[in-house]
Amino acid sequence: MKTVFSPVQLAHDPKQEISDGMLKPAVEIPSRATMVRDRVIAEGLGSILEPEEFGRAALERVHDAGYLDFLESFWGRWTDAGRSGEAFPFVWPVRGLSTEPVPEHIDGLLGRYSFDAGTPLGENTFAAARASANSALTAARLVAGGERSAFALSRPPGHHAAADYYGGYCFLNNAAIAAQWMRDNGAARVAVLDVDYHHGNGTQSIFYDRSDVLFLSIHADPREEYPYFLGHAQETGEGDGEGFNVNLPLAPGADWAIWSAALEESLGRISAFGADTLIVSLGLDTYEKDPISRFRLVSEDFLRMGERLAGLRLPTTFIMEGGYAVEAIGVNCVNTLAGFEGA
Ligand code: Q9C
Ligand code: ZN
Repeated sequence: MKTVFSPVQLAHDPKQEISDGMLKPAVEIPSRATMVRDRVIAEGLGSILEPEEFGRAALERVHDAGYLDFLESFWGRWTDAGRSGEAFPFVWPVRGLSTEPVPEHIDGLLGRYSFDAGTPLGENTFAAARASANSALTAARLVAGGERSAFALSRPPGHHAAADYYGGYCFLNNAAIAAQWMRDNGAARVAVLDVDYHHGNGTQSIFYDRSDVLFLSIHADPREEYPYFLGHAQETGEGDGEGFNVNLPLAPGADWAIWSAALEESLGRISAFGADTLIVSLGLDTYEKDPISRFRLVSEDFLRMGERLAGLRLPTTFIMEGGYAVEAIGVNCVNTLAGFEGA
C-alpha cells in the first residue's frame, strides 16, 4: 500500500492548547506524523509519495469560499492586529446571535469560522492543512486509478472541520474533500467510515442532506465526550440524506468486544448501501493508552480492524485522523493498514 505525505504538513507545530481551563502542551503535534512515517518505512508497507497539488477548486467543493479566504489571510490579519504566536477564538455566534455580516475584526472572524477554543491556529497552519488535504486527494486519486488501497498520512486531521468552521485540531476536512473528489471522478456511491474516538461532526454536517455519500461513525457518546453537540444515534440524515447517516455512539470504556460489534454493524450497512468506494477516517485514539480518550483497544485490535475492513472487498482510501499516544501511533496505524493488506 502506498503512503502519501508531505513534510509541509509538519510546519503546523502548535505549542499550546486551551484544555481543562489552562494552557497545556499541544497534543496534535508533528511527531504524530513522523512516528507513523517511520513505522511505514520500518515495516516495509510500501513507498511514500509526495502529494500532488490539487488547488483551491477541490477544497471549494466542500468548503465555503469565505472560510478558505479567512484561513488563507489569517496570519497577515493577526500580525497586522499586533498579535503574534498562536490564535484562539473566544466569542461565537451562538443561538440568537448573527453570522451576517461577517465581522471585520480578527477576533470576530476567529469566532465566525470556528467552533471551539481548543485548536491553535498559527503562521503555517493553512499551508500544512492544504498539504494534508492534497495527501488525501492524492491517495483518493491512486485508488480511483485502480490501486486496491492507499494511505493518506493526513495531519493536521480533518473530520471535525465543517464547510465553514474549524475545531478539534481540524481545519480542512480531508475525508470529505476526498469523498467529494471520488464523486466528481466516477464514483456514484461513496461510504465514509469514521473510526476515530471522537464523532466526525464536520463530515456528518457536510453530507447530512445527501444520499450519494453514506457517513458512518463509531465514537464515544457525545453526551459524555467531545464534540458534545453532534453524534447522537438519532441523527440519521435529512431530506434526500434521510437514512444515509449512521452514528454508533458507545459508552466510554468500550473494548474490542464492544467496539467490533459496532464495526460489524457498520460493515453490514456499507454493503447494503452498495458503495463503489470506501474512505476510512482512521483515528487511532481508540487506543487504551490514548492520553485524551477512554476506549480500550490494544495494538493487536488494529490488525483485526484492518482485516475486517478488507472483507468489504472495496477500493479503500485510508485517511489519518486523531491519535495522541505518540509512542504507539505508528504501530497502531500501520497495524490497521497491514491487517487490511494481509487479509
Ligand atoms: N481536555 C481529533 O481527534 N478536546 N480531535 C480535547 C482535552 C479536543 C480531537 C480536550 C479533542 C479533539 C481529530
Ligand atoms: Zn479523535
